[in-house]
Amino acid sequence: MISIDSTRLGPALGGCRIKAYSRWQDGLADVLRLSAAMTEKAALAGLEHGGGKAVVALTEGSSADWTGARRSELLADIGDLVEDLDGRYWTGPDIGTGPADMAEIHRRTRQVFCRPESDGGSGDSSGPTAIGVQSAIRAAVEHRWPGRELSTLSFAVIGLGHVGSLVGAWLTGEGARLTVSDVDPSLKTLAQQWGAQWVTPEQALTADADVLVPCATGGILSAASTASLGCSVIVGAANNQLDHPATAERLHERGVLWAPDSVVSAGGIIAAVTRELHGATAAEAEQQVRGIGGRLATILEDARARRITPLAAAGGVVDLRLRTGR
Ligand code: PPY
Repeated sequence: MISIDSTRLGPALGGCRIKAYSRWQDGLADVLRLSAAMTEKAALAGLEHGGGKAVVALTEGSSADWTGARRSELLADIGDLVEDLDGRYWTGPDIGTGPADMAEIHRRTRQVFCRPESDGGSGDSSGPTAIGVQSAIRAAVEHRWPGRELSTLSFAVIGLGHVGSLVGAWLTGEGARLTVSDVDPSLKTLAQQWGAQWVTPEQALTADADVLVPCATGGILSAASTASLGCSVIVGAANNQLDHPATAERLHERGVLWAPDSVVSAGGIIAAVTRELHGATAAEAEQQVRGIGGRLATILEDARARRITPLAAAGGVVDLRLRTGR
């Protein structure tokens, strides 16, 4: 399933997720929600692109069947479908896909980001995404505690996947006090390497840490979980962190500063677009990605001045861009 949510600012972009769902309708709900989030992400990143997403909804328990020749056929079909959309949608990596898959899709269409660098693409987007999260963490901390060093603060990272593990390693290097968690217990060894405290994801959510850094799947912030949070600031890469927009109000009422994930997690698309469409070098792209911190600071300041939530302030930026088309 491919959803093109908006082409108001330019061709839609968003990754291709290959994942098992108990019902294909759940995959449909996912592709619609995720493509709308990409419209916001691209608009907030200042890109001349809209939002889209592709979801291949596998039958539960069948993931192991989609390897080898069958996977290649699937990827060829995805490429053909993208090509049929005449440039209105560009795909890329997401959960369940990576640079090698993008190279296969590229045999059928040019509208694909993040092939391996050896193949002419910009490669794995986790590195740039993590750099964006780092610059957002610095901006959110500076907003809440001006002048404070990261080494004087405590952080709880939920999810040590491609992005979370990079952010955790960086926080360790900064000398911050760290609590980490993942659904995969084998990642406990990472916590030991870092000298970080290892807890369950549920415990991490309520941990007594200054900053919560969600880097796993979405929907972890709800009215219920908000009531038991132990942090003052939330800033992380997970997509669609709020179960419902009203949760932004609950966080605001509790005095928790929440950085909208649509701003924080845009490093991957910024790097891919600037390198692959605008011909920038990796170093130049990294400079663009570091702009996320400044963008987040502007949104947080706007929210503070107007006594609105950061979600509402970010929504204002999206609405203006979509209304004016610029
Ligand atoms: C996202 O940013 O959420 C994505 O969809 C991944 C992505 C990364 C780079 C290019 C296109 C999509």
